[in-house]
Amino acid sequence: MTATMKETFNKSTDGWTVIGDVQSSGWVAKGGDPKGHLAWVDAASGQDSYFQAGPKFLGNKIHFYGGTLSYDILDSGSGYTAYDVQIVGDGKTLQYTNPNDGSFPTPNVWSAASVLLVASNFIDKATGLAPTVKEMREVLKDITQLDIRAEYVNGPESGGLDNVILTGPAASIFDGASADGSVSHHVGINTDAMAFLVGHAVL
Ligand SMILES: [Ca+2]
Ligand SMILES: [Ca+2]
Repeated sequence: MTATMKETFNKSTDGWTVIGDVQSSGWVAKGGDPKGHLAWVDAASGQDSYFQAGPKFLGNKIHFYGGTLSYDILDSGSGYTAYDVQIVGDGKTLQYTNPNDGSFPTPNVWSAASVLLVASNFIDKATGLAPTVKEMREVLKDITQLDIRAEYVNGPESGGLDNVILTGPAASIFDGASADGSVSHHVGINTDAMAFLVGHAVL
């Protein structure tokens, strides 16, 4: 069983906001992917704007290490590079930048993004270097801020966010094989996986 957490914005903003140079922002009942979404209009006064996560996405999310953060972006354009996801916790600020940033999103079409939540994919803002696996796990253990990039155009734009999904690693008991070779220590042992281990006498 894979852990997931999903924000569809179908009923409200659920505590999500937009920070930066925002002319207006808020929940819109239609036009999402599908149904409701969080929309914003750029004031275009210089700052980069970001969608900022509501309380459900904060706190202890360590079980998503090795999993993914995915989301859908709507924007009137694209064209420059900036960090796409920022995770703050444990006194550290970790940032991920999509290598294909200049051509994301496809203008005026809901475009899907997915970020693998492993240390080698992020940089520590303070050092410019990737955090260690241990450091990233400490950040995910107590997330105090999670930001997803809203701004993609150097100039006026409008856009939206929908379907923010955290997905845990496929089979957490076997995390020794996670993407960056990290070993983690999950407390919640999946009973199916346990039955598999017992069945194969490797305990
Ligand atoms: Ca929606
Ligand atoms: Ca802009």
